[in-house]
This record gives sequence, C-alpha cells and structure tokens, in this order.
Amino acid sequence: MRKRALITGITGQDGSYLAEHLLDQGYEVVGMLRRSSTLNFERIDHIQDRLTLVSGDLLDEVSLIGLLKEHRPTEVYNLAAQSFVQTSWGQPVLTGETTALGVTRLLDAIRMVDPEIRFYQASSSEMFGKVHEVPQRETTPFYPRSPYGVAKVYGHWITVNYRESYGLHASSGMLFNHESPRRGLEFVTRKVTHAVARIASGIDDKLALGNLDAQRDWGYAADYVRAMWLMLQQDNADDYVVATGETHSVRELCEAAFGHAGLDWQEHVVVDERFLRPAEVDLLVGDPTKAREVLGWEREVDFAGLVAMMVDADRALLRERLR
Ligand code: NAP
Ligand code: F7E
Repeated sequence: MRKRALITGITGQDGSYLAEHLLDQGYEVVGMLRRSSTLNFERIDHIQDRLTLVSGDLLDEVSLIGLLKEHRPTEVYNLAAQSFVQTSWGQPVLTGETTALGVTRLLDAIRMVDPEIRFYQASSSEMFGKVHEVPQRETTPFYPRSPYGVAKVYGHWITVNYRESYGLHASSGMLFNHESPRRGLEFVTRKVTHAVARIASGIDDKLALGNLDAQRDWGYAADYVRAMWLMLQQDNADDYVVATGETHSVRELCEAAFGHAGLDWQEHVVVDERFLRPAEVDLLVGDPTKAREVLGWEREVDFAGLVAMMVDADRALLRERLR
C-alpha cells in the first residue's frame, strides 16, 4: 500500500523540503494549510501539483480531526508553529497556543481517529537554552530562555507523554538550527545572506544586527528533513538530537557570507539594540551521535557550503528580480 503522510507547516522552510523528500520516497503527501487572504506557496510552487493541499489550523482541533478522518495518513509530521523566537516575547500566548497546545490538539486527534498513525514532533535546540552541558545531547536538561523555547518544551513532553500513556508511535526530533535559501528573511542566516546580495549589487550599504557573539550549530534544512523521516521508519518511537556538532558565532557567519561575495563585513555590519533579545541563548552545539548510530543519519552540507549556497542563491534571486 502506498504510504500517505500529512505535513503541518507545508508552506514553511522544512515543510517544503520534507514534502520533496517524501514524494521522492513514493509517498502521497497531504499538506495542511491555514486560511490566509493570499496564497503563500512560494516554497512549494514547484511541487504543488503533486501535493494534496487541505485546510486546517493547529488552533482548531475540529479541523485536525476532520482532515485525519478524510485523508487517513499513515504518518503525521507536525512542523507547524509560531517559529520565530523574537516574536514569541511579543506574542507569548499565541506562541503557546500554536507551538505548545497545538501539539496536544494534534496528538488527541490522532488518538481519536487512528492511534496507529506514526507522529513526528518538531522539537528544538531552543529547549536547551541556558545550557547545562556542552555539547547538548538527548539527556541534557532543558532550560528554555524564551516563550518559544518554553512552548517547545511543552510540545516535547506532551509527545513523550502520549507515547508513554497511550502507546502512540510518537517521536521528537530535537533539531538544532537548520537553514537554506528557503529560510524566512527574519532569521539571522538569511537576513545576512539577503543583505550581502543587496550590498554586493550596490542597493544597500549597511546591515543592522543584534548580538554578534551568539553561537549556533547551523546545518542544512534538506539534510535535517531526512532525519525526521528516518525517525518514523524505526520499530520504536524515540527522541533524537539532530545537529552538526560544530558551532559558529554570528560574527563568523558575517565574515563567511560577506567574504564569499568579496566584501569585508566590518565595513557594513552595525549593531542595533532593537535586535537584542530580553534573554539570549549564548551557545548551542549538539551531539548527533545517537542519530548517526541508530538512524544512520549524516549531514551532507557543512557550514562553509551552507553559507556559500545561501549567498549564491540570494544573489541569483536578486539578479532575477532586477532583470
Ligand atoms: P517556518 O518556516 O516558520 O514554518 C512554519 C509553518 O507553520 C508555516 O507553514 C506556517 O504557515 C505554519 N503555521 C504557523 N501557525 C500555524 C497554525 N496555527 N496552524 C497551522 N499552521 C501554522 O518554520 P521551519 O523553519 O520550517 O520550522 C519547522 C518546524 O521546526 C517549526 O515547528 C519550528 O519551530 C521547528 N524548528 C525549526 C528549526 C529551524 O532551525 N528551522 C529548528 C528546530 C525546530 P504560514 O505559511 O501560513 O505562516
Ligand atoms: O537567531 C542572533 C540571535 O533568529 C540566531 C528558529 O528556527 O532556531 C531558530 O531560532 C541567533 C540568536 O534563530 C540578529 O540573537 C543577532 O542568538 O536566526 P535566529 P534562533 O533564535 O536560534 C531554533 C533552533 C528554532 O527552533 C527556531 O524556530 O542570532 N542574532 N542579530 C539575530 N537574530 C535575528 N533573527 N536577527 C538579527 O538581526
């Protein structure tokens, strides 16, 4: 029987890469969209005619029950969330409703409609926050530093709890930052590579950033969605850290991105306190040993390759727009 997967957050960065991966594996892919007044299919335009797109919202449990009943997926990947950390201080309740309680709504819908469905929860390295150990692994205690991080801790534990309470095949991927040319413009990697393209073509001269000392373990999104899929192919559900094992500062990111376009970052980057956060996560670096040993997962793109890919893509996009 052909496998059928439901992806929430199909219009997001990871949703688009996961959909491509599942289509390549021969799946029927159902993507859940929330209602908006305009279409935002930018990331799934190229595969839209191979997807079944259905309407639903993590804030509305009836919509989740209805689409599970109608489309009968065998696997559900919960990628939908209010995913921008900075926004979570301004919209903490919405973040909690979507990123935390949304997980319970979906798990409950699965429990009611078909408890055989395999479930993936998009957990985050932001759960480690003010880190208790370096590198962070599956057993590292959580200490979230934003309403987003707090909401993800809830989403993680409710996934573990439904696995243990009801025997659901529910796995949680603790994914460290992963980026791509499809990353939202507000996240620091894409903000930098997008600015590099504009500065290199003479449109802008300055880029305002916040904390240049923050360190992150940045990987490539297309590598990370393979780990999500591998988790649901295991006999037993479990939790996994997915990371590169390397960390770089925002300053190093700037150096690499501007350098790739032949520019000196110090001539263009200015610090603006509007981009500082009420509480910062200073250092993240993950230990992907379990994912490598149990899932056989390896990343293919390293930090330098990722930054170069993103700068090249943003420069090509800008050239296209200026034509
Ligand atoms: P993203 O690009 O921001 O995509 C988020 C998706 O969630 C979008 O499709 C968005 O729809 C959808 N969404 C938001 N609120 C919703 C709601 N109430 N109901 C239904 N859909 C809703 O995020 P991403 O980078 O792909 O990340 C995917 C998941 O992994 C998220 O849960 C994120 O928190 C988590 N995560 C990401 C990273 C990372 O580094 N990228 C690392 C760890 C964990 P619209 O298009 O309509 O806004
Ligand atoms: O910030 C610093 C900022 O917004 C990275 C999400 O996908 O990954 C992401 O969360 C770092 C932070 O990602 C600017 O203070 C400096 O230390 O790109 P970001 P994030 O907060 O790490 C995790 C794993 C997720 O789960 C989230 O969904 O960069 N930084 N200056 C800046 N960040 C931004 N956005 N903008 C700046 O100007």
